[in-house]
Amino acid sequence: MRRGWNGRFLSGLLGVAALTLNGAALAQNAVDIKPSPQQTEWQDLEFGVILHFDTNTFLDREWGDGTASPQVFNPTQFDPDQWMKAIKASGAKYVVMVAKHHDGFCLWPTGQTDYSIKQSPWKDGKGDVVGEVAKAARANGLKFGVYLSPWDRHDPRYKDPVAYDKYYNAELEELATHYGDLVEFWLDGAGSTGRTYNFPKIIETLRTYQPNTIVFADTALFEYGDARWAGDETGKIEYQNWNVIDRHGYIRWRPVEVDTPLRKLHWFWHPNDEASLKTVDELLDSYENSVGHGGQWMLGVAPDNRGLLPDSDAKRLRELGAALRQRYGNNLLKEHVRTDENVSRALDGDPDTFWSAPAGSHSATLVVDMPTPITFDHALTMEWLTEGQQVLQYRIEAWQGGQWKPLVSSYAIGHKKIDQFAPVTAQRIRLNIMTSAGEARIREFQVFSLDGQTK
Ligand code: FUL
Repeated sequence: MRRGWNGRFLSGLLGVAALTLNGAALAQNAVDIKPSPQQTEWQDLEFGVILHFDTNTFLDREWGDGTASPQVFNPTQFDPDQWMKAIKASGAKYVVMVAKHHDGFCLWPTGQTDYSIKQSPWKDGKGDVVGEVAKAARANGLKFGVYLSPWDRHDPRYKDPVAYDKYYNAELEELATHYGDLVEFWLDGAGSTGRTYNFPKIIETLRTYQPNTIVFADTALFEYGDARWAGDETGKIEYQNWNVIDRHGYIRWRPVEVDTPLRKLHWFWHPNDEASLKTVDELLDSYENSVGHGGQWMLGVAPDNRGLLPDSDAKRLRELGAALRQRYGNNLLKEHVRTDENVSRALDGDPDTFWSAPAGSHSATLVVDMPTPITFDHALTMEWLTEGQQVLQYRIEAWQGGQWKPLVSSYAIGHKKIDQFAPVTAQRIRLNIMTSAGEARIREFQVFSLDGQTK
């Protein structure tokens, strides 16, 4: 259900102010909660890809039931470097490899079960998909992470929670110790409704070897997540996006991740399925409603039964990257009249520098003068989040006919916000921060003319 922009969310956020944690007389205000350095580093990546490739790929399946023979896994042209070249060109900054999906088949030569690539004809059972993918990702400048499904439809130990937790923990230890730094660990709740895992132990193991990994955990696993699920797989954030979320009294910085596949509704590759490939317009719409709403975008990409990305998918990823560069590569405010160094820091295209509102302020304006009038229809703003999410309400305005005309009036900026409006021509433009919890810090304020471009 779509929720409109209104004041209810804002008052809800401020209402968290008197929250009492664990019965202690410690009041915590949502706006005082800050991200960890690992979370801001991860949020800066903005766009990742999740890779699904296992026996399902060879059997035209989405959710394997755990009965597939390892013999079916036999890609004849396995080339993760080919995947990574296309993924890199899309603009993604990291990949998450599904090391074990719900069918229980392990894509690395685990010592914990025989149900793995060791039993497959691929490389005579001597290959390591996870290892080769990790290597190819890093060789192409992409960070690497893993997904390990808690729900396991193959392993007989699944019936015994104690034995299975031990098994899962041992699998995780292998993944956490053999494949270098993991940028993200995907904890999927699918299929696990009603099941209790020993997550305190599992997360302790993970943190022992991977202290900096970002744990993505969906709704039921809120205690363990450094990042949260958007709530569906449509590829859009359809609500005001605040990073600080209260779940049953656990109030934490939990940025949202939006997972959605490149082919509609399909995480694994299926034959004769090209019609489900999303168009560039659909992908841009998803990007603008995920990254452009302060979230992380996790696009599902699936190699085929040869072990290659289909040409159509590789081409679409390249087209996506080109479209993103074309749309957001030319900030019209860059050539502004330089009168104030503080203002210039928000317009320089460098997200490591930022404009600061006056110390202690709760409202402020960032005014930009241009040498000549410009026409624009999109704005991109980014907050410096290290000290927390400060901007509560803002407007983007153009000076016209002797007064400031609001183009956008909205809540929450966060990591990145992309706003669209009817084309306007102006020589003075401002970001009007109507309300901020503490002083606002703006990494980037950019405007674009995208009228007539793809989409
Ligand atoms: C879901 C799974 O059930 C899908 O098969 C897929 O892996 C997706 C990324 O997460 O929960």
